[in-house]
Amino acid sequence: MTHRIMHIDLDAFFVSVEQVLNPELRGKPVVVGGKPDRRGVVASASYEARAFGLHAGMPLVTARRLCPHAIFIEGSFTKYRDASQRFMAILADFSPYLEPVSLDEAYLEVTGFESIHGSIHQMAAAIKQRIKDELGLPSSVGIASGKVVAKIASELSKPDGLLEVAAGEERSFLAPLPIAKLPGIGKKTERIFKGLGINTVGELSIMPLNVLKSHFGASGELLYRYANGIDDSKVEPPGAAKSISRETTFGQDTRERSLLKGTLGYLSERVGAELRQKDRQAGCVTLKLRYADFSTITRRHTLIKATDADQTIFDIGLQLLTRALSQERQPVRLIGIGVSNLTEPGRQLDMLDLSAQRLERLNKAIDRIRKKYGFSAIQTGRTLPLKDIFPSGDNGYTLHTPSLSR
Ligand code: DCP
Ligand code: CA
Repeated sequence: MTHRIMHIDLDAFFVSVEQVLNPELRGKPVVVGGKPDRRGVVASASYEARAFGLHAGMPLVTARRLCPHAIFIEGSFTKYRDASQRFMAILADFSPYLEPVSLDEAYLEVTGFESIHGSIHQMAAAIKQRIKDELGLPSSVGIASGKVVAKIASELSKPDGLLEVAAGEERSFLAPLPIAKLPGIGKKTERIFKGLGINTVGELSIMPLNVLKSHFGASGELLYRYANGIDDSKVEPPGAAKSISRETTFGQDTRERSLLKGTLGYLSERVGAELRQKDRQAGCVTLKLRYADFSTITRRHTLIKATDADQTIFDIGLQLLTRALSQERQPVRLIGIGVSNLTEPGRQLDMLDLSAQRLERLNKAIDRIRKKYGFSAIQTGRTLPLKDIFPSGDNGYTLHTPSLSR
């Protein structure tokens, strides 16, 4: 029996949901992300819009310049969340070994399921059909012996595609592809490889492991494995969330300390609230900053003792922020705070640590009140600088681009 993993990804997800609800949008260049006179970026572009060069992450003003007749939609997160839940429910009907990766993307462990469906290929076709019939949404599916190749296969097959890489064919499938298709190869790594004369995955795959390790450390070994189609990562069931983060882009790039600090405080509270709601604690805090020129940094700090307290997340975030700002003179475009190294749900109270217990009681009380009366029912001192800047509603401040990351 060969090991089979499926990667399923909805095509132009946000746009496709809008097209289901409003058939007039079908077959047209459509962008979800906001009106083009607003600061912000394309979240999703229809394939008709992509023909003009539009893609996710592109500033809306650029998108309008390249495709003036595109239809720009603000979008609404609740619609996408609902569609996502129904999508995941369909997948769960096919295999209990489901790992959602984002709203519109998941891995399914399907080894041995050919006996039910005739073949894994037929199983994938049946999944695509149900998503189409029940949600009206187009999807693409990749099938392979590992997650990395399955994901690359689904991406290559888009839109409305289905591509299976037979066991043993991983290396030859990957060989002609540009190295940027591999996970973990960003712009910087790509440049380094180009400098070494390495452009395709095939060329990368024959580089000696020790050379890769000397250039890239532990990730060099990972790249070596991926390039050679060696990938034994497992499909991980839900509940095993790895990180929680919140981020926002400012209306205008800023150096304003109180605004940065206030926003960091607000985002820290959001992260802490989700940690406690999931009954988890975090062992690592990560600050993210994007500067005016779009260069982006992350700074992380590992905790001696896992926490779920807003105060601790904020304090560490602030230390990281202070250090980062002392090293960079540019104004800040985006700020984010995240936590990782999460504990399993449930934990033992540290009976000796009274201050930790006090913080815990305080945060629990805040969560209770906010659950009942909305997030803004309690505004802590650390977010007060935001009061005059962002409109606030029951659900907290309306930031310019509320993060979709989880
Ligand atoms: N998204 C976003 N901002 C980004 C990228 C994505 O808000 N920079 C949102 C909108 C997308 C959804 O996440 O619809 C899924 O992201 P994908 O990368 O899967 O992109 P699409 O589903 O839009 O297109 P594709 O057909 O390439 O999967
Ligand atoms: Ca998608």
